[in-house]
Amino acid sequence: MVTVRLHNTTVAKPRRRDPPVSQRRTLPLLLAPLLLVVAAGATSFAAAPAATQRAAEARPLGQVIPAPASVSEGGPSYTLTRRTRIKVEAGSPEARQIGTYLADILRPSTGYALPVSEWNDWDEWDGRGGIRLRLGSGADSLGDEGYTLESGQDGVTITAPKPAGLFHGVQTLRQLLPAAVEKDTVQDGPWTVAGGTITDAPRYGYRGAMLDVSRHFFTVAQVKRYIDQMALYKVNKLHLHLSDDQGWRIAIDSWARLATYGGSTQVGGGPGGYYTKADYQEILEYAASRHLEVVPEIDLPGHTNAALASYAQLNCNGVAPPLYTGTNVGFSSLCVPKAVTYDFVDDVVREIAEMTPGKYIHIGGDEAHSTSHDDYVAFMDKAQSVVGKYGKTVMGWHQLTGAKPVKGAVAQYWGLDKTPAAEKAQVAKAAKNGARLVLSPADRAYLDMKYDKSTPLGLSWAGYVEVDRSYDWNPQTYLPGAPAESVLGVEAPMWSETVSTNDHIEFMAFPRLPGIAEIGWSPASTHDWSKYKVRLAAQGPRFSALGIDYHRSSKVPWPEE
Ligand code: TNX
Repeated sequence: MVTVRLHNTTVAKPRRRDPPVSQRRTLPLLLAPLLLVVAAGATSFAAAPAATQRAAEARPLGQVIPAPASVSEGGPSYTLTRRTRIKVEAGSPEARQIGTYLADILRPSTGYALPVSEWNDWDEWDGRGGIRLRLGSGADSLGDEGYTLESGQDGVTITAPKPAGLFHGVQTLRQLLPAAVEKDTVQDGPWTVAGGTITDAPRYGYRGAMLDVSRHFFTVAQVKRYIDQMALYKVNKLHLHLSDDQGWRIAIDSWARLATYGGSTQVGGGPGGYYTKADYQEILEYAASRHLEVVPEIDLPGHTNAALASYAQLNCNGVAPPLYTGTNVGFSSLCVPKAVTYDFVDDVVREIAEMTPGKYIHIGGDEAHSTSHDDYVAFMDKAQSVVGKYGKTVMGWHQLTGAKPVKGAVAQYWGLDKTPAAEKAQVAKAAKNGARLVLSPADRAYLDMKYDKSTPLGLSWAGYVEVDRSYDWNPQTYLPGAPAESVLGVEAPMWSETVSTNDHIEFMAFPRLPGIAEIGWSPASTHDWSKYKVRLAAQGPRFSALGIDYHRSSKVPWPEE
């Protein structure tokens, strides 16, 4: 579990002092017999057909996560050789960057040189075979992120209207190659891609994952590693929860103590940390190179103890509380009547908006239990207008719909199946009035929920969320009464009260994150747990090759490794 894929040389290899979470034995003795039964179940699955796929056999074109929109299999396959070259659309630095990214993935395991060069006369292809990354050429209907992938004797051609589509097509190509292609030492081939054509485009434009870097701080290298894992499943938004009671994680020049003091600890009392502006820039650039947009969140007006501790004047009583390293929620609030509160909000939003190229700024708004309703509404009005003033789109947790969401605001729904109908109706009503929705139902999409009661990490306030449960829901029909077109997509949040290393992130995200990614990308017609679990099982060796410490849920017929 220590192998780290380096798609970019700046990614540091995290040190693991602890054994992987999947091998931890922290369970009460009473659970041991239960575990034995689960383990026996898992072994009996080992003989499933997915496990016995011979290396020489090309995997079916449809065996990809997220499931492609359309697959037409047939014709001769293509096998990479030491003569294979990667040709990219001439004159496009982005296409070249994607070609280089692909070569960086394929070179260590194949041992081939895979030179990347530009090509502009695709009709005059020299017939020596290779991988072609083409922009434009009649594929415009595929939108900003769609692509086609054609594989035949002479090579593999990915064509897309936009670079993001090429990048997603490259993820598909990766998954069509044997899992060993992900390793960072030379492996045996053959490196064969089945013949046929994939035509693919996403169901939703917003396919996110959130990382709570406040409860526990994660370094730039740790965030990059997660970004690479997200990109493999075509996730295109990274929501960073940058502030909470336990830590303020982003440098703000005009309020420097937010980070230097407010970021100096975390849950459990560890040293915390924060991103300098240069660090944040590095995350933004890395995310952009993986065609992900960063959605920064400053949680307001609750979840603000770290800010209140840093500046006494932000408190109604003028007294700064101590830093907080526990896991309670709902006890802090900015001082709504004070003018300085809005200087603070303005400065923070301005500095973040200046740095962030993406269109959203998330202002939280959840669990403001220490703010009266009237104050909450008054505060959210002002905070939303500041976001608008700096040219960004407001995003907030769905409690924002209990205030007055501005036109075009995005509400992130984090209720449960059993959330009272009145609360769901409030969100649906806001959607009818023009708010847009990102769905993160906590009992489906929260990656920090335990899989079952034996999971050594995670919380369970929303229930246990097994892999099938996290996959088996439909964003289109999830919130009764919300217009279909109000749903921008889905997001899988990872709160970090119990999560503090990459190993922890990976154990909780895998294998649930690929399922949420598929719900966001694939047409509803492909949705079928019994088929999905077979495709997911085939990802097991790929997770391992990438050094991802995944949870071998007994719901999935994993091959033996
Ligand atoms: C609820 S979801 C929270 C977070 C916690 C999380 C733990 C939401 C908007 N607020 O403050 O970290 O539960 O699962």
